[in-house]
Amino acid sequence: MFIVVEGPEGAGKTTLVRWLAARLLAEGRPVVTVREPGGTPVAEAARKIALKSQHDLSPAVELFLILAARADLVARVIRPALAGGQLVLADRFELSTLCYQVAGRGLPADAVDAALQLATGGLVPDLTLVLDVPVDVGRERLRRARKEPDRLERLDDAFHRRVLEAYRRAAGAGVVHIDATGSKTAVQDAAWRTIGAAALQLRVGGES
Ligand code: Z5A
Repeated sequence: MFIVVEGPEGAGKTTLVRWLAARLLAEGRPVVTVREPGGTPVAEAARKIALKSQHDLSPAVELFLILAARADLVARVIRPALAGGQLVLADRFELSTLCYQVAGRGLPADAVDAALQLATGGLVPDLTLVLDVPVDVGRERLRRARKEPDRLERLDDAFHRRVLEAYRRAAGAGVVHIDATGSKTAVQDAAWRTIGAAALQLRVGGES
């Protein structure tokens, strides 16, 4: 099973991914956890440029750095883990690119779709949990956590509203929206219930 946690900045993705990994491990179901962009030496190098470069990067350069990272992560970590029967839990994946680089940056959706296909070979998550928080709530959480803002986090509220609206429009097989304005426990409970239901559906689907 391939599970992705998505959402705008400060939504609580990393907090949830860590909790889910610990809970799954406690239940005897170890997981491979990845965060995007990153997770291999090549992907971490691309991440550093994409998120920290002091140079002006065009939206296309940003896209190709992120997709270079994803192509390496998918080939070296995610596909081998799934092929070995392991559960993979990712902090961001393809939906981030559609929300940040297409809705946020304004790159054309059809060209990005084609590039995504090339980067991932068409790998699609079984379940995508989209954590929803308003822009100001997410920003306030990061401010309180004293996180050093990256190139994208420094962009204005209008950019982040476009990203959030794109997340809110996300739909399709395996996409589940979770209100992430509540307590960490409330978000964890909702995510756990959703994963349980999705796992059951996959099992039933696999047997029929
Ligand atoms: N990016 C892209 O543009 N295109 C792509 O395709 C991909 C990525 C894959 C990655 O940044 C950047 O890459 C990202 C988009 C871009 N930049 N932006 N924006 P990152 O890896 O450094 O971080 P992030 O993914 O953006 O995560 P984040 O915004 O730093 O936060 P988060 O993971 O969603 O939240 P958190 O770290 O779990 O929690 C933040 C704080 O809130 C922390 O103090 C928690 O204790 C607290 N928290 C968490 N949950 C709650 C609840 N429920 N209540 C109260 N407080 C909470």
